[in-house]
Amino acid sequence: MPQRIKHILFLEPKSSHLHVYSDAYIPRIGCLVLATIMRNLGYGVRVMLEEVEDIDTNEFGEADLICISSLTSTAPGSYQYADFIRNVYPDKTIVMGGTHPTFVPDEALQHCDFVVRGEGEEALVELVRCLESGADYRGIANLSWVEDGQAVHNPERPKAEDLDVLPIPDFTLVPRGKMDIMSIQTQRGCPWDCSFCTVTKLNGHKLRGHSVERVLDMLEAYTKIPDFNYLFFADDIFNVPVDRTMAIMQGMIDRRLVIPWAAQMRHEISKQPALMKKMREAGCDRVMVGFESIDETALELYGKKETAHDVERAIDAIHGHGIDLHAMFIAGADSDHPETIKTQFEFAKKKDLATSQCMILTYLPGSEDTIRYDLQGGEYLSHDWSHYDGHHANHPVPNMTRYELVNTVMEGMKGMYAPHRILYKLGSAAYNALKFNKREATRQLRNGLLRLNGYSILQRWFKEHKEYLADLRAENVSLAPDRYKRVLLAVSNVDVSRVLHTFLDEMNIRVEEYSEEKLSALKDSDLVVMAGEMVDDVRARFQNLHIFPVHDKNTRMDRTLTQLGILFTENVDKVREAIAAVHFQPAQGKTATAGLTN
Ligand code: B12
Ligand code: SF4
Repeated sequence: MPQRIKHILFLEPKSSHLHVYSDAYIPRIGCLVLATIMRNLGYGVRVMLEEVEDIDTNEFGEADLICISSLTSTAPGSYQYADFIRNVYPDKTIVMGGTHPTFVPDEALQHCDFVVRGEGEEALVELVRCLESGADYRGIANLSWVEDGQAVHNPERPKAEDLDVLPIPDFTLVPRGKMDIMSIQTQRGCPWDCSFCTVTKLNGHKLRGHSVERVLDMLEAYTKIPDFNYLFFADDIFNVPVDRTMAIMQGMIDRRLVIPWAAQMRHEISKQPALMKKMREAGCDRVMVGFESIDETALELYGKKETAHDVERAIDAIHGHGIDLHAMFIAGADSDHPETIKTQFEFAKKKDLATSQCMILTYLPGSEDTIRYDLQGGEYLSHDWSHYDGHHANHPVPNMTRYELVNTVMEGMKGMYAPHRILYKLGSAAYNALKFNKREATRQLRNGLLRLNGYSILQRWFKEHKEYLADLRAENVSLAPDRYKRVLLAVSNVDVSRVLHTFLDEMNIRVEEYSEEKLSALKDSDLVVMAGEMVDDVRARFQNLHIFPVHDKNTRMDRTLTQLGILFTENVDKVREAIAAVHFQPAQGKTATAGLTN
């Protein structure tokens, strides 16, 4: 049946938890492009960005079609709005799109009528036309819907090759509020394939860009809008292909479109000094680089195709060109343990990075990591999508408890934004002002204020997450009834047994080798630490034993040791010290760990 569609509302809900960018008001381009297209086709449009304005739900009533854009961390909010609309305005059609609905369309369809997977420009126009005319929408590529109780997913259409057919996003459609940063996307896709990232799954490997002329036209249109004073290139990797980026820089200079801007790049920028020089001339004052780690094993696991040396070289080169750096790191790789994370923070401090972030590795729907983990039947400890924001731990990591991971990361972030590091930048600003070095004074002042903002967000984060951290801590404590007095060790692997002995010695726990007689005479205060493969057999013969199964054979065993340690004490630091003693025994020491490290 034909539907009347005159007015379309685009809604981008915000994340319900504080995150590192909570005070940086940068819109995603998706809703804006789609709204511009629909407006140009004659529809009334309204773009609501919850990050910058309180959502007035009465406005939902004025729209004929409601389009909701969702990331994973904003999915619960998106679903809440969709459910509200379904209840209060059951006649409204709701369409969802964006990264999260693209990868879990069945879930999203429980809250809306249609999901547009992947790029939305063509599919949305086709859908609106079908809805208006009453024509059959079932041929629209990228579309998902529910039919006879079953989700139907049409195949994906080829990705748009020529982005120049898209209109210039009309930034006047964005509610301004506190927003003073414009974002511009010049190309889609990424030639790399990092294991945690969803970009290539959404946009493909091939770089598909606007022509240079078109980028410059967009910039010209943007710079005419009053009161926007900063530009963010929302490309995933702006420094490739280098000739194209260089041409954009030259065009910005020639056409006098030089305003301050930032962009995301990869470490290869260190090998592009001419580009960096031009970037400075064209207004670049900050680059954001996803280094992810300085640990070679973690970099390998992330499929990052870079080394720790590349990271250091890129930082030095960027700083050498007078450009500030927002460095992005991740913690929680299978090889990570608290020491590697702390080392990463120390490195970031030593390099005096203007700002940096460390996110907790999160298995986002669609990423290579998630596909692999799901195939392996990996365990999730939370499916609350609002926790999928890089500040929460949602799956177990091998070498740490969840509490240790989150706490080490967030305390490390606190260290990065510590008051003395803020004062250092502000002092440097004052010093340069006294020397009449206006540019440097402004730069240091901005960095000082950014750090101050980081400090403020972290204070608020810890306040907001008091209960969350307490719950994570309780996960450890609930396992620690403080009742075991003796351990019976039943592990035949010599190396594993040695590690366990050393660890339990360091923890001052009485250990005895297992025997059948001892098993039958066990007390409630005895714990059996036993090789995993023996557990079923022993349990069948002796019920009510307190058994701690050990599955490790050739790993560092940090997580197993942590879990074991916290059965005896809730003092995680003490456990960590005992683990360190195990791993850092001198070669001639009382135990050897050869073959047990990664
Ligand atoms: C700019 C950006 C930011 C900005 C602004 C984000 C914001 N306002 O939400 C900043 C820097 C603040 C940021 C922060 C974060 N980001 Co971010 N960000 C981006 C980036 C680089 C560009 C976004 C963009 O403008 N894309 C261009 C537009 C055209 O694409 P699009 O939004 O996907 O829209 C298209 C389709 O998806 C679809 N579509 C979208 N919505 C809708 C709605 C309807 C109804 C329809 C029909 C179609 C449709 O049509 C659009 C046109 O084709 C993307 C990567 C990327 N390439 O998209 C990551 C990305 C979105 N970010 C990501 C993440 C994880 C985050 C963080 C959680 C963590 C972090 N990286 O620090 C935070 C928290 C954000 C939050 N809001 O809570 C992930 C999201 C993954 C996921 N499943 O959630 C992405 C995909 C990057 C990645 N590495 O995987 N981010
Ligand atoms: S993390 Fe960056 S380099 Fe790696 S695949 Fe994603 S966008 Fe590309």
